[in-house]
Amino acid sequence: MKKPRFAWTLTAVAALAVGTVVVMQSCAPSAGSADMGAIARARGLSDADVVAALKTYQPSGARDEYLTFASGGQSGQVLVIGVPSMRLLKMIAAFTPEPWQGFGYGSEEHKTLLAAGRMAGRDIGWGDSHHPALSETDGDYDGQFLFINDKANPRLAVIDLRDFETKQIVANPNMGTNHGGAFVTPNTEYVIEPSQYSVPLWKDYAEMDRYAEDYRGVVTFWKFDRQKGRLDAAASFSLELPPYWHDLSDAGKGPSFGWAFLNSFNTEMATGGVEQGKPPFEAGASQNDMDYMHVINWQKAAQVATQAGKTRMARGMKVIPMETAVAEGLLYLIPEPKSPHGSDVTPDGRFIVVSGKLDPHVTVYSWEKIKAAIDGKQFTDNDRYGIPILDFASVINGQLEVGLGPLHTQFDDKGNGYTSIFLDTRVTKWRLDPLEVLDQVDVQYNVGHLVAAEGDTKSPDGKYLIAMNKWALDRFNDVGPLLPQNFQLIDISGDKMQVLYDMPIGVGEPHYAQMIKADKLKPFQTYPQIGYDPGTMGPAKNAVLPGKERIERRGNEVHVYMTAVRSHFNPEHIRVRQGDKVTIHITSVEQAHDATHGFAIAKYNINLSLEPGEAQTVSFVADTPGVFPYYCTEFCSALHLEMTGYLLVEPQ
Ligand code: CUK
Ligand code: CUA
Repeated sequence: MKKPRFAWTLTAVAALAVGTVVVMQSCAPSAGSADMGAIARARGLSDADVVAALKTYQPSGARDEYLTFASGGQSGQVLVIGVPSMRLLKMIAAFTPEPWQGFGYGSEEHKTLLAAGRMAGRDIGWGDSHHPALSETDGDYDGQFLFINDKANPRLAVIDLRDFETKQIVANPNMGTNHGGAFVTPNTEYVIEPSQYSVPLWKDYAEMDRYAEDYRGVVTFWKFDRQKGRLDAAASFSLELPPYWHDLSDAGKGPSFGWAFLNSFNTEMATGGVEQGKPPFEAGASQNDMDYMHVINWQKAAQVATQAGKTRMARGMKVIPMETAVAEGLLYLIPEPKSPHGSDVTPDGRFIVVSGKLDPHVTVYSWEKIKAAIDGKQFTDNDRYGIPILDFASVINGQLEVGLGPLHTQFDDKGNGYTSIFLDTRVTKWRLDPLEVLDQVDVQYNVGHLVAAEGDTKSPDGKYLIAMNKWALDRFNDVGPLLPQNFQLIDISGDKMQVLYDMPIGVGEPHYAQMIKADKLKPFQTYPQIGYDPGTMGPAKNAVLPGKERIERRGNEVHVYMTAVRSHFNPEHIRVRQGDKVTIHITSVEQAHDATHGFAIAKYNINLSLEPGEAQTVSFVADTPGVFPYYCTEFCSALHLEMTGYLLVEPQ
């Protein structure tokens, strides 16, 4: 390796090892000092700090090599972060109305989109997003779509990566909550959504003492129609599962293609009741030494789901009952160590790595051995629902002690795994075959998920790993009792892992993320034509071209055909009568990169973002009389403040 050019800083810093703080205060270089050594000394930066800065800093105008799509946690959104700079590029509105993007503030497209995500007859104004999944082709990220789950209100969202906008929300009527999705099969045939806390499946209500009889887990395989860019509920199917609590899933690839692996906990089927002196869930659900990994043949299940008499409908969704799943050989159980959490298939598809929150090991299952046991019908037992159980010892490749509270594993390009160790608050790097711990690095603090560059594909890149830490404690300036999460970028290109950068996430508790090579993404710079509808990703039905602006009255309906361009709306006056239904079709006739306009109407809770070429429709009842300015909310030009108009609502 070439000697770093700035190795001299080590000497400089060593000489100043005592009294760095004093140095900081007494010898601050003059503003504009170009002496790197003096700056590093004055700021108290170690040699390693300077190296980390050089590895992450992006000069103005330089682009990042990777983009990370991180869940936004309770914000219900998705964060887009550049790597290695760890700059936040965008927050994509997914489940939660978001004003900058004008998501859910009057646009008809968003009304329809969000209405599909209604649950229990309610508009849901948030989501608890956990697991984003990039679409894959042949086991590699293809850069076309992103899926994300909402744990709280069992839903999935589909984001089109041509414009980084949410196109669809689907609600799952058969789950209380979901958790272990979204994960995709290697060609995005299906998006996997497993339930977490089981609820009654075949009836709407059952007492807790009927838990084992009436409560059920469910895993839904949502068929993805890539052409339409939509999940197709009619072509999707679910499997009825025992009322264990299901956790993370992953899809097999390579030799394990066609199968999915789904963790569970609370196989004790504890029902809690601490207030009645019963064991609390945390104790009741942790009694057994083993829970069950569910091994599911989704490829065969997809065929079974099309056969007459093999499915039952539950709340409009096609479900394969457990007896059918067992009879058809679709579902098997394998013991897995106490309260497992992560389930991760290795890039070559040969192993499945599971970590138990209450077990200091990673357990590495061998697909070859699992398949042989299934084919040879070598079962030790059935669970109480008749599902065959495989023998733990004969299907594992081994176990490796990695630390206290292992959660999730990612992979690099050299046959290594990286496991987050929650309780020890570090990352353990280990070799898959033969099993051996290679390195450990402390992270701050209590790491949940990890994400590695292209880490879920069949060909990970190595290079970078992000530790998504739950606690920040002393890492940042205090901002009151609610602290941000801490994303730490780790260099994994060498033998020793090095933490390079801390990024605070102040919008929610992200869980998982996926990191894609930036050059795989081919986003639009502007919409491809004037009058483009992001809802259908095609020409808008109600596009308004320059010169065709007008206002039409049909009874008590007023239709406004409007254009937006720097620096005016046309028309600038909209005169209606109180009680009229007003529909504004508005098209941005801009074609210049980044020439965004907004369209907001005061006091009517209406706000749109109009990207170049975009057409949108907004509809409302003008029930409040008065005079309401509308204006452009983006500082688009020198005459941006003049980009305005008046809505006159004449009193009845
Ligand atoms: S979960 Cu949060 S740290 Cu939802 Cu994937 Cu493990
Ligand atoms: Cu358009 Cu400001």
